[in-house]
Amino acid sequence: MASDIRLSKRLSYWLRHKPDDGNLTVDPAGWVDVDEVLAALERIGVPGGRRAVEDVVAESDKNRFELSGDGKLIRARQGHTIPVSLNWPVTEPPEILFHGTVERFVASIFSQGLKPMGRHHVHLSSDVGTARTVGARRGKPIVLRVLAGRLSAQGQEFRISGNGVWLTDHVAPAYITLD
Ligand code: HQG
Repeated sequence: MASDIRLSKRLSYWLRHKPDDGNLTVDPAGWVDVDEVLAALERIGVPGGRRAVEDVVAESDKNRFELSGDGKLIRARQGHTIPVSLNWPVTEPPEILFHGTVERFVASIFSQGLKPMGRHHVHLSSDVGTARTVGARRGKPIVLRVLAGRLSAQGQEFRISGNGVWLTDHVAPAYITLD
């Protein structure tokens, strides 16, 4: 595995799911001291230091991470399972959003709706291609269409993360169709 992918996966793991594993302290908005991250990386022998971390933040294919303005703090932009409140702005969604999944989850999704599962939100995208890629992580992708405009008109909140992922709490079955 290329070292940048290894580093990106390690950062995702620590910043979203298991900060304790790296001895990291996460503030309520998900920020972690970059120096703590560098010390943790050194402990497990991941090379490259600050420069490698800055490169991953700049080059991560989905802009998963961000640095604070002064470069002292880092956080993942979404996808956490630890309790953080990122406060992305509530935003009017487009009429249709997409969700990528796989066949084995479809029956359950059409009976229970889309649920956040381990994460804080259901993740949706504004384009089919992204949804297909998300689904393809688990097998042959199935793309679902979500009637986001109608849900929003009924008062359900949608937020958009800094890297363009649409987030919402739940999507009831009546608002989901196969693409
Ligand atoms: C499914 C990655 C059964 C859902 C991606 C999904 C994304 C249900 C899985 C981001 C269900 C949860 C998030 C229900 C939902 N019954 N299965 N009622 N409701 N599911 O990984 O959306 O690379 O937590 O379809 O690219 O796959 O990490 O969510 O298959 O943007 O930055 O339960 O993670 O981004 O899986 O992926 P996940 P996701 P990063």
